[in-house]
Amino acid sequence: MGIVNVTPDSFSDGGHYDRSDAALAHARSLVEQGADILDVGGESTRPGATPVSAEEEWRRIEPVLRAVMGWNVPVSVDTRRTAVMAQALALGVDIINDVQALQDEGALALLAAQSRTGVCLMHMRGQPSSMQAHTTYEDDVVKAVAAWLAQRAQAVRSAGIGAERILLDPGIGFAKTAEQNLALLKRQRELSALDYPLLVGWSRKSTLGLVTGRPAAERAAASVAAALLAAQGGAAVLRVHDVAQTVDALRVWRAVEAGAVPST
Ligand code: HH2
Repeated sequence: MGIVNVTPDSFSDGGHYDRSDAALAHARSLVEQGADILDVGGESTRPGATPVSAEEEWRRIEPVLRAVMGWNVPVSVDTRRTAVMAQALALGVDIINDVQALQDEGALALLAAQSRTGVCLMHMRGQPSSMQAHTTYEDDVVKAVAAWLAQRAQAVRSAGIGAERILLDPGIGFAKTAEQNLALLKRQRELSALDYPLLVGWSRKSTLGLVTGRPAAERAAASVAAALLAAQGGAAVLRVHDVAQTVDALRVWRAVEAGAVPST
């Protein structure tokens, strides 16, 4: 899943693609590099980010969505607002990727009224502006995140959304310390055991900065390492900025598993 941030303030690529022509050129390049899904977002959810209105979020992403919907590539929309989801669904997007797991008012009912759109339910506590104040977990973090995701998936199914439409995401960097993020990768199998496909986003995140001492723009190698470990831990979807490098790493892993060079 290639990340298309149409934002002036995303933590690693903010301001690079906040014009729709730049975002579209970037999205095209991600597809050429091998992205199977494009994840388009119009609001930064980095720790401490200032929220934007639904109108502003939609103004940013609408032209990009309208264009990429014609490319025959699955499109996901990264939003936590029901109003934005409704407009994106009207365009026929394939996945709603919600860092708040459909907890905005009306979001669950809106998605339940659809029959096929996928939903990604991510674990977070509080709001992006306050989430780093919520990193104390009673039980250990992996058990707490697993329990929360299982319960949320159940609630979403009870509202009428079929299991085959659900992806779960531990929410790396959302209300978690670096050590907690690392534990979620080391023990990711406990999350894949929940029996839903897992989406995982380690790309350029601050834990990788703490581990390597590098700023966001220089975290591609660290991100690829984390993505490969996540894939080996059972992740089905990797949300990444550096698509070409991640695809190469996955090709090497697959070739090793197959014991053969893929035919071209
Ligand atoms: N991380 C970010 C945004 N959306 N969605 C899911 N499902 N999982 C994630 O881990 C995730 C996400 C934050 O990363 P990014 O888009 O690079 O930055 P920003 O929020 O600053 O735009």
